[in-house]
Amino acid sequence: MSAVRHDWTVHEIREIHDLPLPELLFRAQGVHRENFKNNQVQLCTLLSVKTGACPENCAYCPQSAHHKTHVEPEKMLTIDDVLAAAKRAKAAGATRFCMGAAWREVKEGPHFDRVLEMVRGVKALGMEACTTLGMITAEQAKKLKEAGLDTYNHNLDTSPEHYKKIITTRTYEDRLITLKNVRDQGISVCCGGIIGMGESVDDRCRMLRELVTQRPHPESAPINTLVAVEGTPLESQPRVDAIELVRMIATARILMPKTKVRLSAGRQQMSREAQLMCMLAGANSIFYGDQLLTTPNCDTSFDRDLLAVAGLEPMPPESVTASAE
Ligand code: SAM
Ligand code: DTB
Ligand code: SF4
Repeated sequence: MSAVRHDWTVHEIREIHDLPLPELLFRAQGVHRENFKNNQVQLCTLLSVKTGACPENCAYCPQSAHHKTHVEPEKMLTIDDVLAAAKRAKAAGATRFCMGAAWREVKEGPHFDRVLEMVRGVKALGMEACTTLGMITAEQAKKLKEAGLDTYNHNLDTSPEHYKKIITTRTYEDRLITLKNVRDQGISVCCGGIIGMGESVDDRCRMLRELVTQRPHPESAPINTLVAVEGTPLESQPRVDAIELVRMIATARILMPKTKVRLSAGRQQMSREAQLMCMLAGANSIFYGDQLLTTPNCDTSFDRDLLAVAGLEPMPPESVTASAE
């Protein structure tokens, strides 16, 4: 069995990342088979419950108030609207429902209380509940846990070194504190990042090193490729080459054997074959639904066809463990 390690060096990670592709994929598939049923893919549906007007200045994000994009700020959705969307997601085959808010941080009060109610409602439907609400305190994490939250998504986004070029309104350290608050309450951590933001390959390896330093490893790790949205500072970034994404996913799979590696944003811009190659490299989770937060995703019929043609099946919720170790 491949050991779960937290002490990978950037040099070791880079060596894996740069292996000849057949060797890299062979190793990644070995790790994948040892730890998962390699014909299963987790289906998670996203919903933006509070869209736009975010005070943070994340350079990639169409929801930042600092950028003028297609996103119009919206009032927070009602509990009924969210639970209706969760029911539709469940009927379409999703097992995890992830609610996102364009907040810098959670503030106590009616909006947070509404999120807690949404979590209870999603759990009552028999789905896994995930939220991504920005920074949270230990006390807020405790309330989310009591409401039944399974997972909290909070990404590192990039390497500590590249981070300063992407966001200046909150620090890397702030992110690590939120992740600790989540972990300490026994909520599973979903934590990954984005490639295609002008970072170097070493930056990608440094981000992976930060992810594997976490104890336990994240329960799931979304690997997003930048969706370059008009009006954001990163609007003109070239699209990430699919083989670079495959390398990133395979490396993540080898480093984090028990983590669900999620082929996340950017899928709509990829061919069916490139997506399958990511799955052959160890990706075993996707965002499933016509919309991500504010940008389109592959539609559900495309995804059902993709799974069917490859002989893959949805991962049942039981096979989702609370911890990656
Ligand atoms: N406001 C909260 C936060 O930042 O933690 C939650 C929502 S935020 C949209 C969640 C994650 O989506 C970000 O950390 C980032 O990794 C990802 N994301 C946002 N915009 C993206 C884009 N244009 N392309 C790829 N990933 C993106
Ligand atoms: C994550 O890593 N990717 C998702 C989820 N976590 C919240 C968000 C992707 C957002 C893509 C741009 C948009 O649709 O707004
Ligand atoms: Fe706000 Fe999150 Fe977008 Fe950053 S990524 S601008 S915190 S919604």
